[in-house]
Amino acid sequence: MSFEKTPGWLDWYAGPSKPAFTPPPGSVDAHCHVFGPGHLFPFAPERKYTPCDASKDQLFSLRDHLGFARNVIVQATCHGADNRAMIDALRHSGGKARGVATVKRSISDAELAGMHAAGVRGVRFNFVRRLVDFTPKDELMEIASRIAPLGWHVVIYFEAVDLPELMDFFTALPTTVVVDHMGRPDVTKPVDGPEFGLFVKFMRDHPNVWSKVSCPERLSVGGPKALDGERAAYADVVPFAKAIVETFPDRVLWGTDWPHPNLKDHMPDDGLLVDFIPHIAPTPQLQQKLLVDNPMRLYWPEE
Ligand code: 0GY
Repeated sequence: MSFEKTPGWLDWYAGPSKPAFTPPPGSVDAHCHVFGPGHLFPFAPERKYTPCDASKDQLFSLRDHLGFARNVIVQATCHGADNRAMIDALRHSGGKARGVATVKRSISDAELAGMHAAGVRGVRFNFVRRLVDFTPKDELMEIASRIAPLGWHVVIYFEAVDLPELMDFFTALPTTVVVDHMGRPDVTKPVDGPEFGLFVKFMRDHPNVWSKVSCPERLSVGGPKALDGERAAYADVVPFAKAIVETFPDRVLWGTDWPHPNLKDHMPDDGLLVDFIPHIAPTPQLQQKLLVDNPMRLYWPEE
């Protein structure tokens, strides 16, 4: 089957630079996706966008180029609840990838066990309306209670303005809860203002809540232009991500978000994204936790 990309679609950046920052040995890219390829793994009929292809082999070669050891592959909404492309990538990773799936209430225990054997360790609940039609909360809660005994966690994706309304649901989840992209703060608002303050309080009051300090390219208003003459791109996102890393050093993860779905104005150089890391995790100790210790505890606890 061949697919036509959404008009204006930006393809991932071929030939990313070599980062100046060297990630510590064993570093994990804890948020990335595979798309198709569409002729092998067709995109879902209910998808809200049609991307370019982004295969497992292309992902693994980016991993090696950037100096990372492992990936956590998050099911992308363009594949709906058909997890075959993601699971195929896990199975061909030689144990170097774990997955986060999208599942429906109708999934059987045998299917969940099969996913676990392939390396899935979480499910993703998405509350971003441009990406999905919402699943009722009682259905999501039922899924959460089914995956909890497997030791899996729930990944949540939402926009900052929606946190107050979603808070009761999030705080009732029975598992570790991992927030995508710091709950998408509006970085034109103050880092110590009420909106981001609510997110910090959410993490402070609930020790089961973790955050990915990812996606500066998606959150930034200033964009990739370096402000200090170095490679400090996306400078307006630094105070937000650094605050979360320094306040909750044992509950943060980092990921590239390759192949960067739905970006409208530019496609990031993934090497530049890696060079964002020392700006938000300035010490070797923080880098070790963010890139190795935390993701290993969550995704490879047996190692
Ligand atoms: C991300 C962000 C986005 C898309 C998805 O699964 C997805 O389609 O997560 C987005 O458009 O903000 O984390 O990849």
